[in-house]
Amino acid sequence: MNEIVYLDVKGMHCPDCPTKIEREISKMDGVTQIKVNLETENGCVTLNSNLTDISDIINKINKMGFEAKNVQSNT
Ligand code: 9UX
Repeated sequence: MNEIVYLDVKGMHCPDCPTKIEREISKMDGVTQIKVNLETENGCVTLNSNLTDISDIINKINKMGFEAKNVQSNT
């Protein structure tokens, strides 16, 4: 089933950073859509929770050198 998760994303320093995140995360199984905003440091992910988990997505963003958090649960 589809789930929408809001993220805080810190550590982006130029307009290509959101693009890089969106490109990498879009490739992941179960990710329907991702949008990241440089100015507000927010992200929004639509995912199929049968295929992926938000923690996998957050881990991937963090491995890219950013600092992502789930707004709701603070993880
Ligand atoms: Mo800009 Mo972001 O050179 O990872 S793309 S800082």
